[in-house]
Amino acid sequence: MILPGASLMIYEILTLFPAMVQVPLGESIVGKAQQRGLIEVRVHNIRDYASDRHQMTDDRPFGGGEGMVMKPEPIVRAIEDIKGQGPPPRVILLSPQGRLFNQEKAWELSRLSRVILLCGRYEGVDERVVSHFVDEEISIGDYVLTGGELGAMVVVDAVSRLLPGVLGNESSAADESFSQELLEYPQYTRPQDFRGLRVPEILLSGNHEMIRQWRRGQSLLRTRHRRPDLFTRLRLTAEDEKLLRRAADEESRDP
Ligand code: 9D3
Repeated sequence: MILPGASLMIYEILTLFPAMVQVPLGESIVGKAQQRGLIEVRVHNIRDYASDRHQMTDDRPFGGGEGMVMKPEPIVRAIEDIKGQGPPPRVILLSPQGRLFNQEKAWELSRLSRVILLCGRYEGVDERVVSHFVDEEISIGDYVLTGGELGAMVVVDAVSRLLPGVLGNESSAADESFSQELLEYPQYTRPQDFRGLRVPEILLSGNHEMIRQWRRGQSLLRTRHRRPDLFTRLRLTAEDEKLLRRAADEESRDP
């Protein structure tokens, strides 16, 4: 079958720990996408671009202070080498100083043909690399990691699933912008009775309109509880108000 709009996305991952990203990105949906030639993940060891005898990639910070800083030479040699191997890539540094990664950024990156994902380690990267050889910095959240590798994997995962042909037929890009504003309703599968825990009766009723209403109510209730930031941005219809009240009442009766 023909895959309409299929276009190869190339990720060039620059890291001091190639094995940390190589194996996970070879698994599951992203691994399949590689096998099927929809994406290419090329992992480069920064140490291979260190030219001195000890292959040094880090050094002490000028001005003093804790920890080590990644030296500019190996990183810039790597970037320049990779740039010569294909279309002009966007150079992205994974860093706690970056803009927060979100779904909108994932969509933006999905429209590119090649990205370099530079994974920092230690206390960070020499600022001359950041200011002159990096296009943008991305953080994946407000918590402290030991390096950028997990961030690079998060980006590859989130971007790849948006590319045409990567996911199964049914789930496509279309429902994506919508699903970001509301949390999903709870899901159940067999058995109907698991250790005395029953599936909500409504889901067994076969009444699709009632089921739709119940799910909508659950989504609204969950979003209000867990993501008040998303909830305040919602424009609720009169029906939404009704379904939310119904879900909240139901919960207060049997929690
Ligand atoms: C002295 C302060 N440093 C240690 C607490 C700052 C620091 C340096 C390097 C904190 C973390 C890191 C390594 N983190 C990343 O490279 C990273 C990251 C992150 O820590 N959180 C969220 N997203 C990202 S993307 C890359």
